[in-house]
This record gives sequence, structure tokens and C-alpha cells, in this order.
Amino acid sequence: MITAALPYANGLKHIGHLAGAYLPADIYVRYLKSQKRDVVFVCGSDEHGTAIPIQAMKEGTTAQAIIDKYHPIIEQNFKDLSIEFDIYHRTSAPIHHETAQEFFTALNNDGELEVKESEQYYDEETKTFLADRFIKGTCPNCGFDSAYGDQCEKCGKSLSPDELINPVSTLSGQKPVKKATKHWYLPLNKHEEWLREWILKEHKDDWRANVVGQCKSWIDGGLQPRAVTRDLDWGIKVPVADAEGKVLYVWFDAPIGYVSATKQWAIDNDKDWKPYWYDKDTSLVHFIGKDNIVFHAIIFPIMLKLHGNIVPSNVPSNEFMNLEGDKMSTSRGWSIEMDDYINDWIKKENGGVQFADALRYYLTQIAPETKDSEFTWKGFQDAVNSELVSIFGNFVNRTWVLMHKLTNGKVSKLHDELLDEADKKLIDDIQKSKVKIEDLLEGYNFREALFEVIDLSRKGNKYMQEKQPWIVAKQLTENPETQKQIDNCLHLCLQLTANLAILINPFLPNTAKKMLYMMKVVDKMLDWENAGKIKLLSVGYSLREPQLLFRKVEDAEIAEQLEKLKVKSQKPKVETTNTATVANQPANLKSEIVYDDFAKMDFRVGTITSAEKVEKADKLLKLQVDLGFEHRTIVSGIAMHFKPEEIVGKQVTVVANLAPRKMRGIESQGMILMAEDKSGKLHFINPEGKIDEGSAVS
Ligand code: B3M
Ligand code: ZN
Repeated sequence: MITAALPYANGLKHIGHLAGAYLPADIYVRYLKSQKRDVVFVCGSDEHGTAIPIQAMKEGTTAQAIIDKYHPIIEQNFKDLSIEFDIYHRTSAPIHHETAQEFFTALNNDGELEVKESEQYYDEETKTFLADRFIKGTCPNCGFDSAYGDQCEKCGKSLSPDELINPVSTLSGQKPVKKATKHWYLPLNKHEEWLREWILKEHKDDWRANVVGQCKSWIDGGLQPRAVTRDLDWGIKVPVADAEGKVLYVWFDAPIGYVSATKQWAIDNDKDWKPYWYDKDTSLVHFIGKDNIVFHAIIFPIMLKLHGNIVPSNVPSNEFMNLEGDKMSTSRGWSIEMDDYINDWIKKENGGVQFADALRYYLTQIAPETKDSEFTWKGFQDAVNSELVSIFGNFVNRTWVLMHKLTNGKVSKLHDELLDEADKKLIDDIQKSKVKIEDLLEGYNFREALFEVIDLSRKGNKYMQEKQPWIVAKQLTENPETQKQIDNCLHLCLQLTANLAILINPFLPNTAKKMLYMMKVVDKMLDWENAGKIKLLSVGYSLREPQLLFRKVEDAEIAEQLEKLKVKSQKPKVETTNTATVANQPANLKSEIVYDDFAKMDFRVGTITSAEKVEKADKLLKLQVDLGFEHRTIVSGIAMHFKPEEIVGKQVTVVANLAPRKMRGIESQGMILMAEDKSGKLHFINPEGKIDEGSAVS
């Protein structure tokens, strides 16, 4: 039973999230599935908690609209990066509400929860209790001035509202007062003994040190009862009579989302879900980022145990991935959203799916398995150009080209009697690599496992370089016997290629698929049990023409991404709707320009004469704009804000001398000026009352 943390459906997710939980989980699951093990891989959107209504306020809409907007985008983003869940569920689903309520009721009826009244922060203006992200203040740990009531985003420390220095309401910006309220608590303290035994002794060596370490400091610090309900109107109703206006705490319901997702998967596939959560032989593995450790290694296991379920066998958690020297953060614009990467690399060109694998490659190569790591665009370029292209891709390509040149495009014979030391060593290397990679994957060491795969292809290159079949071929006319040496070399290189396809498959599934196509073999060849064998391709079998597995990443592409990151991080981002905060934000002006810079731009008034959605692009509308002197096609990223029919006839300001640019195969001949208000809503810039099309704006 494999789970990956449920991302909040409150916005786009970045590649740090991908590297933290989803990619390693996907690699592991692909490996298990290639071994035909009985495995279910679940994930889904976390749609409760204060993060959702807060985003709704920012976007000037409802919580429901937020989850309905982001859930499908995130789901599609994962698909585009070849993250293949058995189900991508959502916690707003009725089956999840029922499952979470049943869980609560069971624990409550068994007397495992405590009810207590306490004084909590309250916002008199909005008449709301201020839990979690509804309250902000200075972090007592690192001094960051906008730490939330549940966690400091700067230093990662878990907090409670009472720990914040100078707390203010996120909703109104007001200073809160204290007010009494009743809540249900899970007494973590009662479970200290078995947790110590289970985590700090039993799993001391097979869980990652960062996980055991964090658990140890929680346990040593003294576990406290933890509230599992909240005074909120967004969430799952507390299923008892006297709990008006109360919902389950998001961290109580979200992990139960793994169970309800499994139930839904079982319904969809006509299976029984119970063994996956009750059978003692099941291994439950939670893939998460480091800020989720306590919930998955301490709190949820307590809930599972009390409820009679199995507890996790492992909780592989990653540290953080930084970006170009700074912490990744969507709100500060210092991040690469999966959605952006997909649009810029994967959807842009034919065969762009190789860039899903390229990202999977680089993120695994720098996986923050034991300490924080760093994504740089230069590092990405190096990984692609000097490893995927020059080592792995080069070996496969050379093998194919030579096979077509020297052995008629067929798998040549292996002349056993002629096997020399180098041949035997290569065969041995293939077998050893398989065992090593398997051990590393079983131990969740994905980075090293991937290194071994590339290293095996490096050995292939070395072998080929030693054998030099293209040189040997020059002696063919004099000595036809030398063909046998060529046969052996290419036979082994081909068998190695088949092995590489199996071994790379969990990491780079699209590459493996392409290799299968070139070898004209069926998916079954990728079964893990085939790895280490050197009889995967039969003698005399003719193979397809080579296809390049990867192309080089150009310097200009990297420069463009760096520029994009710079521009994005300079854009003012509005943190809350609290006007005081907004007024205090620095204006973030772009650097000064001279009049000539401005005079170069030609702005004209135009009228939108037609608008339609661009296929497979959620954000884009294709517009026809009448500029008086001519009609223009303009592709504009406003589809999330306007329906096509509501903007036809509107006057707009167009940058009329912008170089045309292709977007999704459509040439966009200009740009429309828009103003973004503090809620993130877009407005057209248009003249007061209709004027002639083509009028210049200056
Ligand atoms: N949604 C927090 C996060 O995205 C939370 C994870 C839930 S896992 C059950 O980091
Ligand atoms: Zn802090």
C-alpha cells in the first residue's frame, strides 16, 4: 500500500513537491509493479483546512471554486510528468467524508479522545476562531514575521497559535481576543511508550535518519494532547450531536484520505480494499516531504493503531530542494511550477515527453534524500547534456547505428568460443548492476540506484571504445573471420541495451518505452525478472532504425528560464486580502527606463471581434482583434478569467509592434494589456466610451 502526500488543492504545485514525494513514490511503485507485486498507489487532493478558504479570499471566490479549479490541474500535471497513481482521489468526495467520520466516531466511542474547553484566539470583526493559517505572527523560533498558527514557513517549525509573538488575524488584520471553545483531543502522550519502542528501536536502522531524528525530538520533547477538531465552516462536520459549527482538523481527515482513496479504487476495479489496510502482511509506505513527518510517523500511526489498522513499514521522507540558491516558494514567485515546466518543455515540441524523463532524471539525481539539495537550470542542462545525451543516449545510439551498419540491422550471433575477458566482464557487470540496483531500490536509495543505471551505460561505452568494431570492420575484406568479433561486440551491446531499458524503466518510463519500440519487443520484456539476463533479444531478429532518446538543452533555453524566474519573483505577490498588509508591500517597481525605451512601444486601441478557447490549453484564449488598419490574431492567457462570449465587442489596448510569437502552434500577433487587482483578478485597460479602432495610446 503506497501513498504519496495529498497536495492541498489551493494552487499550483512546484517541482520541489514533485521531488519530495511523488517522483520517488512513482519510481518505487513502477519497480514493484515490474516485479508483479500486489501494489496499490494512491494520492489525491487535500481539499480541507484553512489553506483553501485563504486562497479563496485571495482569488475573490469560494472555497469550492478553488478546489474545483486546482484539483483537475494538479491531477493533469502529474499525468504529464508520468506520475501514475492507481487513483487520484479528493477529500471532498462523499466516501471520504463518511470514512473520516466513521474513524472519528470509532475513536470517540472507544474513549480514545478527550473533550476539553479552552481559550482560543478569536477575531471579533469576522466572528471567527483563528486556528492554523487564519492567524499569523512572529515565529518564536526564527523571528520570521509571517509565521502561520500551525507552522512557520521559513524555518519549518510546527507551531500553535499561542506560541506566535504579536499575533494578528489573517482574515481582517485585527488583533485577536481570547474566547472559550470546546474541542476533541487525541492524547498523543498516552502512546509514548509504544512509539518509542516502534520508531526509536524497531525502525532505528531501516527508517531514514532524518525521520527517526525528528520523531525522537518530538517524543523526547514530551508529546501533548492534540486537538482534532476546529471551529470552521469548511471541512468535514464533527459527527456528534453537540458539535455545531465544528469540523475535523484537516490533519485528522487528510491521511484518512489514503484509506478512502483505496476504497474508491477498489469499487472502480472490483477489488477488496480491506487487506491493504488490515492485513498484517501488507507493507504500508508513506512518501512525504520533511514537513509532514510528525503527522505520518506519529499522529496517523496512533490513529491507525487505535482503529485496528496496520501501521506504516516505512515513511521515506525527503529534505527540501532549494532553487538557484534560495528556498523554493510559490508565494514569493521563487519556484518552478510543474505546470510551467510542462508548458515550456513537454508540450512545446513533438517528442517533448523526453523532457518529462529529463526532469525525472535530474530531480532524482539531486534528490534531497539525506540533506537539502539545490535545483539549478545549469545543473539541469548538465545532467541532460553530459549524462542523458552523452552517456546513456550515446551508448544506445552507437549500438543501433553500428548494428545497422555492421550486422544488417539484426541481432548478431554470440560466438561463445571467442568470448574474451572484456566480454565476460561486461556480462558480469550487467548481472552485478541488477543486484545492486535492486538492493538500492528496496532501501529507498533512488539517487544511488539511478547512478548505477547510468554507470552501467558508461561501462557499455567503455566496452565499445575498447572493442572499436568500426575499426575491426576495416579488416573484414582481408580476414572475414573478424566478423565474429564484431558479432560478439554488438550482440552484447544489444543485450546490455535491453537490460538498460528494464533498469531505467522505473525512473524514465518514456525512455524505456521508446527503447522497446526500437527493439520491437513487447512491454513484458520490462519485467524486472528479465534484468541481468543476456538472452533478451534473439539472434537474427531485425530491429528498427535508431531514434534519438534525448536532445541537448541549449544555452539560450537555460537563459530564458533564468530570466523567467527573475521576472516572476519580481512580480508583487499579494499575501492576504488584509489591506494593511497590501499597503505596506513594497511596490516592487521594475528598474528605471528612459523615455526612448517607452517610445519604442506602439500601443493601439482595438476591439475583440471573436474569442475561442485554445485546445488543450486551460489558460489560453485565441482572439481576433480589429485594429482599424488590420485584423490581428492574439493568443492571450486570460481563459481562467473570462468566458469567450463575455469579451466579444470589448475594446482593449494592444501592444501592436510586438514581434509575433507562436503559442500552441498559433501565431500570436500582439499582446493585450491587463491590470491585475489585489485579489489576482484581471481587468482590461480600455478607453472611457468607445473610440476608433487603431487610435494610438501614448
Ligand atoms: N496537504 C500538506 C502538504 O501538502 C498536506 C499533506 C497531507 S498528506 C495526508 O504539505
Ligand atoms: Zn520560524
